[in-house]
Amino acid sequence: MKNPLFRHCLALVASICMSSLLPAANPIITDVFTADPAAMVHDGTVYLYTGHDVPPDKREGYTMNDWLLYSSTDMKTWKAHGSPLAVKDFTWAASDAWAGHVIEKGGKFFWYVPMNHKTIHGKAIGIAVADSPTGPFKDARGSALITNDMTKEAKISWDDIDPAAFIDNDGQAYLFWGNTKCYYAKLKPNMIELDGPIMTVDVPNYTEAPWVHKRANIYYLSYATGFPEKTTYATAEKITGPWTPRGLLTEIAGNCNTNHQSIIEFQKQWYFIYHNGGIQPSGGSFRRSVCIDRLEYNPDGTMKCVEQTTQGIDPASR
Ligand code: FUB
Repeated sequence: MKNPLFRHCLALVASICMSSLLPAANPIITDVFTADPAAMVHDGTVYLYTGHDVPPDKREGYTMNDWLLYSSTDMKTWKAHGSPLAVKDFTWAASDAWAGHVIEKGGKFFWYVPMNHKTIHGKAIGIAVADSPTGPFKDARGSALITNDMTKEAKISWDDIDPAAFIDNDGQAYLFWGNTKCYYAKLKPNMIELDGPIMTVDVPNYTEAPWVHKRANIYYLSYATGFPEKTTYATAEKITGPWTPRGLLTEIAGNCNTNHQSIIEFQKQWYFIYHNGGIQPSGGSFRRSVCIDRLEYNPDGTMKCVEQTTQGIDPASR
């Protein structure tokens, strides 16, 4: 191989082949800023609903007008589905497309989302519904499900955020949400009305971002704690508690003062999906990016601390 042109071409072909084999790495989406992941497994596909940070240059504060959707059948390659839902799709909402959650029931997909209310001071939670996980989604009620005047435990106007829905084995659906206080309530079978009083969950150092999942007979409530936020969790034998604190699930996210987790099982592997400020040079607390790492359990059912990596979940990258 004395011919330098031939050697150069060979090196070029090799590098193209190598790059198409590059393992999944964190952050998983790098062309736009994504935050507040909420993943749902449906019919062999993972649907990843995210927030969308779009702050103007140098602005240090959230600018979030819509939500984004990605899907994957292998957790490594992601297909973008654009923005199936925006604040403007709710006539009663003013701004702030913060952390939402999608859940399926009876062939319908319910997307619970917090936003600022136009006429009732503070944040509020609304619901969009669709017949497919990719939409089109439309406002399911024409009004908010929860408004700031319905929750009195926290004396702030932004406590009604971060909805996370859960359907128990008996079919009863619940909505968890809250900032500084963790609230929950039963949902009616139609998924768009509360079915009983708003209750509070007693867990230590709760900041926001509740996520409920179940494995075997254990209920897990993970949430952001402190500020900057770590993720911690509690377990219970019933969805209504009492909840036993289990400690740290993951440390503060890189270059970001919030974190927001989503936990799913897909093809017999558990995943911890979260965000950080990892895209450089512009990433940060208001320019966040979704990441995925593996989640593992101890024999007693407690969760191992999640190691946040830049390599991501592909074993080939380890
Ligand atoms: O994205 C806005 C807010 O930041 C979310 O609602 C919180 O969970 C935190 O991630």
